[in-house]
Amino acid sequence: MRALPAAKRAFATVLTLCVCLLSACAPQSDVATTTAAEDDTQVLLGFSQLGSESAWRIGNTKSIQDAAKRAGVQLMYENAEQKQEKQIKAIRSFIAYQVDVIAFSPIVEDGWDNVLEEAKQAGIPVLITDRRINTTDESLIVGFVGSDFYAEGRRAGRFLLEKMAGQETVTIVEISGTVDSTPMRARGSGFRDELAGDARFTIVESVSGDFLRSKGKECMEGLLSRHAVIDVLFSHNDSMTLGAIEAIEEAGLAPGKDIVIVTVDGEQAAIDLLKEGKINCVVECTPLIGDMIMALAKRLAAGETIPRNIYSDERVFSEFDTDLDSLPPREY
Ligand code: GZL
Repeated sequence: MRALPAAKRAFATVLTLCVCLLSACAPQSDVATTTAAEDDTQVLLGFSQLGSESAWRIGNTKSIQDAAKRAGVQLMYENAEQKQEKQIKAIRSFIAYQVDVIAFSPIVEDGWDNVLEEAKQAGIPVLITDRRINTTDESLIVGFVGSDFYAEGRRAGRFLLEKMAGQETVTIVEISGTVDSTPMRARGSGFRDELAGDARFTIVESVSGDFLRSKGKECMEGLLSRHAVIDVLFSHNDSMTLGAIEAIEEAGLAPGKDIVIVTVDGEQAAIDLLKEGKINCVVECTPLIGDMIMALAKRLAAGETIPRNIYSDERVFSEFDTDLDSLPPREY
């Protein structure tokens, strides 16, 4: 495990002792924190989160923070608020602090090689979580844990093939995620590949809602104004779908009936609307990967190698299911 340089650890100890002496009546929790800070067997994980744009992301962050506590991993957490440059800055700060492991969810796929080369030179393993990167040097990362977005796109298409059986022509509009992000690229291509063999399906327009509810509503308002006939909405995440449903209802149409809706994530609000008949299919994309991340971080800090790709186990929820009322709470 990577220890802090002796000088830095000595400084931390002296500082901690001073704090203890100055706050002799400190509540138990401060003393507990001090003890933890001195425990140099703890894995120190630097995690750069891309933002808090959706219920999925908020659930992902909670999963990571709760899992770190359960695992006894010391977590340095930074929220980049949807800005790649802030993620790069956070990764550089983790390198300077000489964490044992770096993990991050890259907001977009391109532009990471320089900072990851710096981590590699510093001997710090980098684990990619949730989304992926494009790189010319695969040695810059040690592995990926998250979802197979291409498979999610295919599952969305597969539902439509069943749902729209017998309909002569099917006009689709798509509200996609953050441009150049892995889920946007892969969900879109999986969806298209699944429908490619059936000429009845036409995607008449695709617009990006950046995974945001507000933009999902704006996108749907525009799509409704430009297309007299829309049979299906394929939305890359539930937050945008919730916004789109507002627009559909404000236009006097019935979501789930006048317009078939296929969405991705599986947040509680979407499952509730599925039960109400306002959404027809929810393709699961679980954010609850915190425990997997912590287990992998511990193995990396111990010098182990890990599998290159570890995928979450996910399902599809749809109007064809009979178990919707017995589903446990979604946790996001
Ligand atoms: C998918 C994740 C996406 C979710 C969105 O793993 O990256 O980002 O589908 C989130 O809800 O904003």
